[in-house]
Amino acid sequence: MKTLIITLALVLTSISTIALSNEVKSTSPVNASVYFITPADGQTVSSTFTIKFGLNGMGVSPAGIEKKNTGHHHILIDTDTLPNMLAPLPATDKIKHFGGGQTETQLTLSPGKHTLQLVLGNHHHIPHNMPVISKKITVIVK
Ligand SMILES: [Cu+2]
Repeated sequence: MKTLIITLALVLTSISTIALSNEVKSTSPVNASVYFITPADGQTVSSTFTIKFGLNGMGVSPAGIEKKNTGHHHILIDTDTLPNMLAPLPATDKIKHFGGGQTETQLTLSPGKHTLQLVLGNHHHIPHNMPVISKKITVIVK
């Protein structure tokens, strides 16, 4: 009897874990891709410059709005290691959220070489399954 209860508890725990992860994770279509419309890879830019986000195969929705096959943009600045793709992306100096559903922004960076990468996040700021991540580009700030 005791074993049965323990087994049952384990089964219920794993069911609720699966339910939870399904609720917060969102799927992405196989053809989905995110990319920089501007700047181009290797482009020289002034200290404040415009970035335009391109998205194929999905739509943009503000954070907090749960809608299938949508998400909002995030920029990773000078990030060598991708953040955890299973958890909400943190908001830091190097991870900018565009939870309003913006498709472009202005960024100010110090002179020199910087890398930029886009990651789409769902209504909970969690990357999709599969994650929709752009190629990492380099800009040279004057
Ligand atoms: Cu976000």
